[in-house]
Amino acid sequence: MSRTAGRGETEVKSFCRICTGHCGVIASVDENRRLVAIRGDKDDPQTLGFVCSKGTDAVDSHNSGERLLRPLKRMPDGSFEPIPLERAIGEIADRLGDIIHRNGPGAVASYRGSGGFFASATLNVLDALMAAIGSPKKFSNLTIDQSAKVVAMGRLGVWPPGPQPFHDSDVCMLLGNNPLVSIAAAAFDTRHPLKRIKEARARGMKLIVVDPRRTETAEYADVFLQPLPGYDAAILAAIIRIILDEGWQDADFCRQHVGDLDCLRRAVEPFTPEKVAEAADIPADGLWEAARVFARDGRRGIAGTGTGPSMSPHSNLMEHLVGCLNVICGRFIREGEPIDNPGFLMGRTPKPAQVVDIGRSWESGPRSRIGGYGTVGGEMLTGLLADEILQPGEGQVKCLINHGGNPAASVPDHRKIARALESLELFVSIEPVMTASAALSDYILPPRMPYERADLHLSLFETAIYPFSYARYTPALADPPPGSEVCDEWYVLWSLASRLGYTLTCNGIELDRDEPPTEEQLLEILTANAPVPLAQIKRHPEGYLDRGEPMVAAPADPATAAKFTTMPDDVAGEMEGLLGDMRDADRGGRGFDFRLCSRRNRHRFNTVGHLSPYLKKLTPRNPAYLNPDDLRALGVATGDWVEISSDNGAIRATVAEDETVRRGVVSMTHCFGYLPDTDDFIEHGVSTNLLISTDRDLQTINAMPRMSGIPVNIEPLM
Ligand SMILES: Nc1nc2c(c(=O)[nH]1)N[C@H]1C(S)=C(S)[C@@H](COP(=O)(O)OP(=O)(O)OC[C@H]3O[C@@H](n4cnc5c(=O)[nH]c(N)nc54)[C@H](O)[C@@H]3O)O[C@H]1N2
Ligand SMILES: Nc1nc2c(c(=O)[nH]1)N[C@H]1C(S)=C(S)[C@@H](COP(=O)(O)OP(=O)(O)OC[C@H]3O[C@@H](n4cnc5c(=O)[nH]c(N)nc54)[C@H](O)[C@@H]3O)O[C@H]1N2
Ligand code: SF4
Ligand SMILES: [Mo]
Repeated sequence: MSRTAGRGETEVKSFCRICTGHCGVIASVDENRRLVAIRGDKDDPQTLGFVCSKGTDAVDSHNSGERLLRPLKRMPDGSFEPIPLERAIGEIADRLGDIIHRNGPGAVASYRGSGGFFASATLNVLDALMAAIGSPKKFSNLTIDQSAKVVAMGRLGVWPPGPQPFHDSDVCMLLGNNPLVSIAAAAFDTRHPLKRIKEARARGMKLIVVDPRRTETAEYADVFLQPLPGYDAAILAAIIRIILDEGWQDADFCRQHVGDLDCLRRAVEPFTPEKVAEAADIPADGLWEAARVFARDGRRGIAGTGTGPSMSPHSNLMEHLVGCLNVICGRFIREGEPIDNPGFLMGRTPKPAQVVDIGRSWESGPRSRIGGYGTVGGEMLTGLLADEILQPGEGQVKCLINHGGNPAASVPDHRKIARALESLELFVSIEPVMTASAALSDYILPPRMPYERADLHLSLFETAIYPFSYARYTPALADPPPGSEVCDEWYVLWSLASRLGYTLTCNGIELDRDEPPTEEQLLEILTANAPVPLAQIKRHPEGYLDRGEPMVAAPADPATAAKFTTMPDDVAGEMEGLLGDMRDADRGGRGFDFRLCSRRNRHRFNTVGHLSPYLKKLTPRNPAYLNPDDLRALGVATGDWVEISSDNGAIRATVAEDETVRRGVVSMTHCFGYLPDTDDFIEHGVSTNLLISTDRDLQTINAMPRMSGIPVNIEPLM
């Protein structure tokens, strides 16, 4: 909880690493280097003092009685016994070596979850271990999130200088994104989003929001569309159609940089505003209004998406069309314009103002055993993880190294993934608490918690997190509880490699095989491509803001300049599929009355916080939020029990009246609950992943399950 430092306490500037908000905080530690307080740093030039309940709860989570303080090994009877760290690593290495020897490297998979992404010294080490083993089976939460964005880049093309930034835009369109709660959005400024949205509106920026729920963010919208979920691709097609019909596109940009505008024009032709409005159950005028505000009146600013439509049906097509919308309106940084954040830890290369065809990474390289899918963003697809483990045959996954994730609770098809994880020969979790995944692991290695380690900001998404060229370092400022034996996450992975005789290469730099690296060396390696050395970043406890000459978008190189491909054959096929689905819906749907939509909870971060007394008090469970008219039609009221069933399973929950949710939609937060048959809604909420199948409804290319817009029925329970 938040309070200021007392006697004998020291205050240190740091930043929170629970989410990409990366809020600047003042952390207080006592004379024993125990974390005693966290508060938002009002002087933080980026996040301006913002901090949330999860951020301040770090004090409790670091000192919590629920925290695992020494490595645990699962015994034959299913109980856990403490085991010294070196012995645990030795046993894991032996079993890992044996699995590789018997089954080949492809039997070993890794899963990185959110906790792993933020442990910056370790970020490259897990990938290095997998490369050394020679296994392509790297999984993460990214492919059950917004990997549609990676697919869209491969199919459409990219513009290296990037999109126009939020801070000087006059319009912004958000589809299924609620940054005021999630503090996450690619088309937004998430450094204290409430202040940024107010500033933006004060300078006249118009906000368009498309969401089945009138979200906290939608409260600030100038145009708000409240469709049924899963119709975003159709909505975007209709908006593009209006723009092209009215000539509101950036014709010069299209002439220079779009290869097949006529194909796009033809493909959106069937998506008349009237037809789309009817299917999505919104007024056709709203589509016109959105098109006018975005393309006719707006000059700068982009449309962006969040998890909602990225999890609903037609998600890859949806992301492609939002890309097309930005393309036809030319919403990119042009030649000679400054690129406010050209990248920091990821390095900087010249960024020509042209289209680059990066190709379809999934069409070459390794393929999944199940379904023959390629990789997306260099990773295998988490929608297939359970089957990769369960289905026998050559290449079957026998060992999973889970770094900072909770796949047993976060991966769709809850029963199937739990069954799969349980069946593994070796399941290792580097994890600080007894999560559902930890409970299924053979070894649990609890790490240092964030304020006990040095870190840099999350390099992978740095240009989306920070609008300006900026880097942030924090030292370790607290010690783990006395008497504990927690691990350095990178050390575990390095030590496994070393015992198996592998040399690790991180960011192009080879690590010594006999002598472990230090945390400091690993952070140096992470900054190898940065414009300034780590030492210089460290001299700025509030973060290092690069005030040098900004990089500008370079002239195009005629030798490499490509054109955007708005309607490749597979996308055209998906447009047909969408039309077919809309026709089916016209014929009365498929026997399900409601669509279940994802939403984030302010006081949880996915599964993080479920063991915190403070956060549990703020949000004990995940009710099924419904519109008051739907509650009445169902004959239930807030607090009543219902059964929600899909074609994959059923859950029991209590309902809560919520007039921000549109009719026909039930809005629920994911990642509550525990393991399938221990679900107790009152105790810890229920997992919506029970309703989601990974046997069907997977998107092509990224095997994204249908995680929002799930057709369900709701039955009152007496
Ligand atoms: N139905 C449904 N399912 C969903 C979603 C949805 O909307 N609906 N959302 C999806 C999305 S977007 C995501 S990103 C995934 C999330 O999927 P995961 O990443 O698998 O789940 P998290 O709960 O974020 O897992 C983070 C874990 O890291 C641990 N941790 C915390 N700090 C540390 C640390 O310092 N070191 C280490 N090693 N571990 C740490 C936490 O205790 C926790 O167990 O869930 C997905 N699942
Ligand atoms: N407090 C908190 N913050 C978080 C997280 C958390 O669990 N809690 N999780 C973090 C993670 S892992 C991620 S990926 C980000 C995600 O960040 P966001 O993408 O902003 O996630 P949400 O806040 O769930 O917003 C998704 C919105 O999509 C809407 N929606 C659902 N289905 C559809 C649809 O078919 N179409 C449209 N247009 N909208 C739809 C929902 O009503 C919801 O308002 O948040 C991160 N931040
Ligand atoms: S929004 Fe909350 S959880 Fe995210 S970085 Fe800020 S304080 Fe941490
Ligand atoms: Mo996510």
